[in-house]
Amino acid sequence: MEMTMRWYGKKHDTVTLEQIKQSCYVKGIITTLYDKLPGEVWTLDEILAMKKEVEDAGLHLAGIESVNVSDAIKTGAPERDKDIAAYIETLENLGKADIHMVCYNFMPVFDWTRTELARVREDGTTVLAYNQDTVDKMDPDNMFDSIKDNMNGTVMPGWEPERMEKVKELFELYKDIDEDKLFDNLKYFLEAIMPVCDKYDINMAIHPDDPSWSVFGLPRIISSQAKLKRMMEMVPNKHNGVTFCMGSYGTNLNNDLIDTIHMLKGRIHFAHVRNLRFNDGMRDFEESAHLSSDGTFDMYAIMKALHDTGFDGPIRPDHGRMMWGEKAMPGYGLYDRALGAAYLCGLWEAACKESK
Ligand SMILES: [Mn+2]
Repeated sequence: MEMTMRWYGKKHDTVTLEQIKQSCYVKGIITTLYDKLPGEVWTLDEILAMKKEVEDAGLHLAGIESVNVSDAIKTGAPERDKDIAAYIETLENLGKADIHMVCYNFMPVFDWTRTELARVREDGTTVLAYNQDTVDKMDPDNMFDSIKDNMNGTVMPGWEPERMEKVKELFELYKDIDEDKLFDNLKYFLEAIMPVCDKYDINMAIHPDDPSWSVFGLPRIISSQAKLKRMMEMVPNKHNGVTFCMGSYGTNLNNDLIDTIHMLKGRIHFAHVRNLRFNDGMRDFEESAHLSSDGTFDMYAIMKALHDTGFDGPIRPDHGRMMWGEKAMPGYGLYDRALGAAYLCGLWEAACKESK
């Protein structure tokens, strides 16, 4: 296991690599070329410059989150082959730069959905939250406005204004895409990229849908154990793997997290570990502190299951609370994620010692 933190680059992040390095617990960085559009090739020079910046700060570039998949690939449009060729070239360049883990998602239109980016808790910290009644009353355009107005001057990944300007067109693109078609398009994409992944030992790690049910009638295919199994079996290659994001996959309380970790043994290449607090069954939840007793999940059981199934990829604390007066991208401040990293390292150490 390598403890990592997500970093958006000097231009976009309020947190510096020096601060992350000083945390001591975090050794690796998960980052991306944030300004790249889906379908664009990442050149080797750009990748090496990104890597050098991380290494110059005394940290290790542990993987990419994300290399985004274009809507043409997700919808199976005629131009998908051109976009897949660009994706393969990007993977080839990442492989040449000795980078071996790529997170991506196959979610239509919205990467993730929350109704509040700064819900105030009783302790004065703020958290991201989701309320189903609010979503049910909202149309997708308003969803974007509510996110945009709460980004603290940052741009949230998946909610880039230039993309969201086209939200109506995007819905149009997906109108004939059901779950089976989305699975077919994912299979087509994975089969095309597996040879380059095999050649450079690149672990592809698909991110679960967030929340793990259909929103605004859009299909969702990485949202349950049965669907994860279908994904694994349709392209049976170790490089076709998963980002185990418990804060996304765990939004559906019917998902058995421990059992899913065991089912995915050998195919979890990246883990996002965070806790959730549910207020009204699954209709309202918020992103609590990482601590088990602050939320719903037994965080030790999760870390132990990852440990016991031989997980050896990067882990990152996920969205943290905003606290101590910090102003940052919602979920991506330094303080609570650093607390999360320290806590998860402690749980991991305990799991290692317990198994001896
Ligand atoms: Mn995640």
